[in-house]
Amino acid sequence: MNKKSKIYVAGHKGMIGSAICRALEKRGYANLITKSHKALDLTQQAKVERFFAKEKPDYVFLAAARVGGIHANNTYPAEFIYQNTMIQSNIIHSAWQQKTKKLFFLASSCVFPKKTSQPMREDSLMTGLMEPTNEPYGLAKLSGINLCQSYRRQYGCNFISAIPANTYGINDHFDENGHVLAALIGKFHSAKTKGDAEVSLWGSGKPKREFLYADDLADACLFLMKKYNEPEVINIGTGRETSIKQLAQHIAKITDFKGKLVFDTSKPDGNPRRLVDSSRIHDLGWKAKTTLEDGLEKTYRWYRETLTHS
Ligand code: GFB
Repeated sequence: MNKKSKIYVAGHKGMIGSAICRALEKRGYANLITKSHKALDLTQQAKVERFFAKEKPDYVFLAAARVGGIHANNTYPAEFIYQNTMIQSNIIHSAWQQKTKKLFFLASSCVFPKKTSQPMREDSLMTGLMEPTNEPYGLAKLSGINLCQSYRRQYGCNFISAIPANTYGINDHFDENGHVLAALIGKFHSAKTKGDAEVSLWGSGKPKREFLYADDLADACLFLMKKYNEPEVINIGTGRETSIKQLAQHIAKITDFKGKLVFDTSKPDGNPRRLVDSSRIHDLGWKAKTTLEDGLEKTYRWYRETLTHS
């Protein structure tokens, strides 16, 4: 990939896609192609094929996906499996048809079995059942990994894929459909503003997650696009776990919320732990730079300035 390569970032308005665009622009890649959801519905095969036939991108970052937290996954399972399967199938197939030099597919850490040893190694995929709340999304993402491997095996395409830890950052969804970190920023900020006495958190607060800042993930994506050419999926994480309770306490602090935290155990916990084993990417020479504290500060500042204007 050089500074003049034609690079298509699918999902450029989302949290991860926008971080990839920022990282590319910062490093002087000037020939980026993006298309809004309105201009190109990626679930529509004929439209995606026409777009690829016209643009013929050299490189593709596939960060477009229907995403959300545990509530969204549980409420819209059909949309999660259908839309994600369609988006990735259309893009991967079109990239093969138009001889894209390299494609990078972003999977998700919910592809791993619910009961597996931690940290989760890439070779533990498909050794057990997934967590039911995210199975439709997880199955779609697992098939995306396999699509990349199958197009490589049958047609020799250099299509790679990676599994990021729970990612957070700007351009995430900060409402009840969001991933936990963004959803909690939204909840705590609103409780503080309204002067509420308590904030209700879902589940027991005991599950642990590994939070990866979106701009660190984007940095890893560029690194792998340049260096990694293997069929095996590769994990991207920080190696640091935080419980949902610790996360909530931290967000209460940065939002200056002094009320009570109440855990609603009628709501699902999801996976008890989800720590990816990042030894392979570490061995290649990449490490995450942003601490959770710094990433949270940056995300909250962006949220206040951009979404609440406060
Ligand atoms: O990010 P999240 O929604 O999903 O985090 P996953 C869920 C954890 O945070 C659960 C607790 O233990 C929830 O019970 N939690 C507490 C909350 N309060 C809240 C809240 O207000 N909102 C949310 N969302 N959670 C996601 C998948 O799983 O992981 C995605 O749903 C994706 O599809 C991502 O794969 C990596 O971390 O469990």
